[in-house]
Amino acid sequence: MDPSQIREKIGRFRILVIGRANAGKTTILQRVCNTRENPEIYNSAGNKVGITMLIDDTVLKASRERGLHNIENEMVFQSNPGFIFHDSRGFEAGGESEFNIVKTFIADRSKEARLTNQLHAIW
Ligand SMILES: Nc1nc2c(ncn2[C@@H]2O[C@H](COP(=O)(O)OP(=O)(O)OP(=O)(O)O)[C@@H](O)[C@H]2O)c(=O)[nH]1
Ligand SMILES: [Mg+2]
Repeated sequence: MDPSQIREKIGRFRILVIGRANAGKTTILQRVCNTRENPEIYNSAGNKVGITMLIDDTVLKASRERGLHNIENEMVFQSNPGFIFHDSRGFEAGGESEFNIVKTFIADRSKEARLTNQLHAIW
């Protein structure tokens, strides 16, 4: 199949990024997408995550951390909407449970019937 046809079939290219906390994952994605903007983050229901943190900082600081690092969340740079990034916190934070979250996510996505919902690359 022609690459452009594959691209059309996939819709948006979905990439799982694995790396240690503070390793520079977001920075490298900005470079790849040739932007300095922060990504928009959507939960699996398609709703934007993190907007309310501007309203109540104290309550939402913890949930923001959790929210931003939920592997199911989709990170999208407005300048490059053709790419969806899933951010893993890496395996160092919680040891086995962190590893299992990533493993389960990869396994589940590999069973997705629709090509657009599958992972197309793991970086
Ligand atoms: N010196 C140096 N600093 C970098 C480099 N890449 C990123 N940083 C800095 O490292 C810090 C963390 O970068 P992020 O891109 O936020 O790292 P991250 O992996 O997305 O972090 P989390 O999402 O919190 O896990 C920021 O202050 C960046 O400016 C690099 O190549 N060299
Ligand atoms: Mg990051």
